[in-house]
Amino acid sequence: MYRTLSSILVLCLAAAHSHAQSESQKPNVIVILADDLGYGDLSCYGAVDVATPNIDRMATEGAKFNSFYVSPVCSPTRAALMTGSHPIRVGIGGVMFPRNNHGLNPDEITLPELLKGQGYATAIIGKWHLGNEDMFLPLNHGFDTWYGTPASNNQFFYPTIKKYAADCVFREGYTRDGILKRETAACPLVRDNVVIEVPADQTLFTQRYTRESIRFITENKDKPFFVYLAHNMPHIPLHASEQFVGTSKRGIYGDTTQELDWSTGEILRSLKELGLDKNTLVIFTSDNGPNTGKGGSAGPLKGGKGSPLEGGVRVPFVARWPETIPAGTESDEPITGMDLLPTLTKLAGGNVPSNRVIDGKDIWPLLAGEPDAKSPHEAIYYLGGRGVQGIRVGDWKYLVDDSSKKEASRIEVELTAEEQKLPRRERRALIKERGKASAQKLGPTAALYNLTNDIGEQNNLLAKHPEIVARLRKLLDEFGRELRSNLRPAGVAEPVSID
Ligand SMILES: [Ca+2]
Repeated sequence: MYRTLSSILVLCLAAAHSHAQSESQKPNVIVILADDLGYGDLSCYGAVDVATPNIDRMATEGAKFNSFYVSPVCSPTRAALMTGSHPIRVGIGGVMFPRNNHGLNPDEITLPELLKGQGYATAIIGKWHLGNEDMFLPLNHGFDTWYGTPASNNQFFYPTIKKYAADCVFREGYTRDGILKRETAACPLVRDNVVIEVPADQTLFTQRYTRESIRFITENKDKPFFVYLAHNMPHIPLHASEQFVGTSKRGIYGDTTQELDWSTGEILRSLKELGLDKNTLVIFTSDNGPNTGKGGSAGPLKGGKGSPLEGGVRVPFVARWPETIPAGTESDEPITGMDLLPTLTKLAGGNVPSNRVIDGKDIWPLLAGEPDAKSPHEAIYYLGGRGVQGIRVGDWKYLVDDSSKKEASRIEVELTAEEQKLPRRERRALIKERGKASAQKLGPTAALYNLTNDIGEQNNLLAKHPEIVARLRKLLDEFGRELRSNLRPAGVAEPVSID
């Protein structure tokens, strides 16, 4: 009986998605997430000093989206991808730091858990950044396997909370005997929660992640799989492998980005060789806007990482699935990182949880290039760590009061590993000083922009259109009230002991 019912469900879903596969041919899914890669960092989005032919090919053979929204910083975007919900709703409004003892709540129902429920093999290869304790890490959130880094590549960790493999490689003066005597240690490489190299050789991140991804794909070629390839690059400190250093016209930033493009090409090539090309959806995107001080570019957009201006939150998004996504599909319709959970779950034959608010929407009609497909979102909301900062409806974007400046002043400023070790007082002073500088760059804050005519947010039309401001403000207030009344807390572990 159960089998019959589920077969009927599968048939219904297949009918709804004329190109969706039968149960035995559920599509494989690969989500490639770059770290801090901006709207102007790929040649298919207009970069002239970075060459990304493989990602460009994904766009010409598949779909390219010009209004894909994420959070302005790392952890919230990753929380949204995993839960299909606004990051603040699930208690991960800001960047996570080594001292934090909260993380993605084990009660959340994540994308890999939903896909696993449909028979998928699931892997995360790369950066997690949703909590430090084992209870918050990927293996407790639906991933069968994990190879990568717990957090950002510039963040330290507390050595006493980790396990070390028998063949762990200790580098740069670190030793097996000495590691537990250190108060902090530099970014490690882990496999399934166990440290296998410390500090990680960052020049090899992209190569190793590529190799691991292809290995996982090859090993699981006969069943549906989900690969979440969350690169560490081009987040600072920037590193490319030897063969890519000096290859771009934009210094090390461009070199690392070109290596990400090479990696994407290798994955596409292996899919073809394994005969999986036509049954695999591959997505390439980024977790937030660029670090413009280190070589990143938001192209025509204003602002960068940490900002609610478009440059902080609008990133490249390309999707390729030969013979299912029509080649050359392009869309300006606003979509979000939260939409992947409902869209991919449905493609896999599953259902999104009905016992909680899922903010993401099914964007399959847009991905599939259906004529006249529209964004399923009435509005796009811009959320900082502390609250709602703005709203976009159609052409119009309204940013509230001075929250973007406040946000900038506490911007998740990228402190180096050395700076993170400074006493709290000195750290705060540093953040304040850098925040002031970035707040000045942001210009006026309470603002109304027509994004269709003014993608660079140059002309503040606040005084000209009070009626539009009032309409957007009302929607934004309603949304804020709903959000506050339907919060799901982050998980909390015992405080980290650094004795
Ligand atoms: Ca990031």
